[in-house]
Amino acid sequence: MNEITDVRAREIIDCRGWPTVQVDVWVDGIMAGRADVPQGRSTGTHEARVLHDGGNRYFGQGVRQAVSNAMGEIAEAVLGMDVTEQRRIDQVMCELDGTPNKNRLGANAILGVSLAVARAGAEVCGLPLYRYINPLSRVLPVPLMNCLNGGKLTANELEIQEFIIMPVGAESYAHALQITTEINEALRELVIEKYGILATNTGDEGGFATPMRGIWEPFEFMQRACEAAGYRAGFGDDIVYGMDCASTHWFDKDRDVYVLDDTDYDRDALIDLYKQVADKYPLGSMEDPLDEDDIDGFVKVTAELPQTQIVGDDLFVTNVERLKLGVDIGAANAMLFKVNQIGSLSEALDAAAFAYRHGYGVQVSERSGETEDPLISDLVVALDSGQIKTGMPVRGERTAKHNRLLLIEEELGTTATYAGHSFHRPG
Ligand code: 2PG
Ligand code: MG
Repeated sequence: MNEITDVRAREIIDCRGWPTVQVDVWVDGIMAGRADVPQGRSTGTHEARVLHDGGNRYFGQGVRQAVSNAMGEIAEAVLGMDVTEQRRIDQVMCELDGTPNKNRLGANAILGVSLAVARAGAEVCGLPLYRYINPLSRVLPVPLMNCLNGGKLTANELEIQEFIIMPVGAESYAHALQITTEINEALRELVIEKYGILATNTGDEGGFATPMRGIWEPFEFMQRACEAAGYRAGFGDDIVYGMDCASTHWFDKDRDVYVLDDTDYDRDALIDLYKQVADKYPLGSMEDPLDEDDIDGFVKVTAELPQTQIVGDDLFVTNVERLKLGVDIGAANAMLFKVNQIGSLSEALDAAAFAYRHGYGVQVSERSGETEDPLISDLVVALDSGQIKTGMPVRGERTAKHNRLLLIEEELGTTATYAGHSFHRPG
């Protein structure tokens, strides 16, 4: 029958100790699927609304209202539906909410149910989630390993949020993890040598939160760490680099300048700086190089850095309507994929399909506020997307994703293909 017979939800905590939503979906009287909702800190303005309670409890961040929406109004609407009808269920929830941004019921309430429904659907079909979503899935992603953390995800003065190592030359996901962990250990030594042991504390996504400044020093450190660990950085070699600039968060809107390391850059000067970096280092991927509303600037930076994948995160917010605007004019050439930015699994999958149809890459991403739920690992394989950003494996909520990918790689056996150098559009 596969009938949804119960929806239960509760307030749990994420890796920062902030409340978030967990949902269980029961099918034919049995608990069949559970999912946790991730949440961001350096969020884009155009994301769907995360419903928080306000007031004093948990400094306003409680999610009891979202929990009660999931168990109340939403549950009532989906009870009795066939759990494998993901698309219909997501549609019913969106219509019930009735607002474009999930303002009324909360994206956290709707997404929790949507993801738990997917898990329950996989369970009743006796399939792992990735195979339930895509029976032909086989591509293991390149992990974008955040090794130096800044921005809103640490307390240091580095404006750029993430400096990233991408082990494109690995033979498998397991090998990719080995390479990055070796490089990260070499980096640790270099950081200690210059800044002392305290500088090896990590940010929200596991990268070292050092007192480095600007853009050049982090690249020098990554380069030296690769060399020390015995790996070569270069297109066609072991490693390419990445960044999430998250530049919306250091763009001074009033003065129309980006303030990086106490220096003002207008848009063109900043693009020039990125070009200098890309001339010196193999820059494989760059996310949110410009402000979330500067779509014309994205066109320019995409054209001027032809070897670098340009990813829209705050720019697109996993929203097909925003992605359409970009695709029409050639702004960026990849979309960051975060399910909670849009608030239902079907809408996020639609955005990915739209991106693929237009030759854009899709980079599946963690949020900075994660739990130990590894759901995005199944999603990245289901999408054959070839790339995942899920932090350094030095914190439990990040290792959960890496370890799940190791298991999927083992399950896929000889059919598994590591995306490697073709991470942008694996075949
Ligand atoms: C980002 C993310 C995750 P947050 O900007 O890409 O890396 O941060 O989840 O805080 O938005
Ligand atoms: Mg980002």
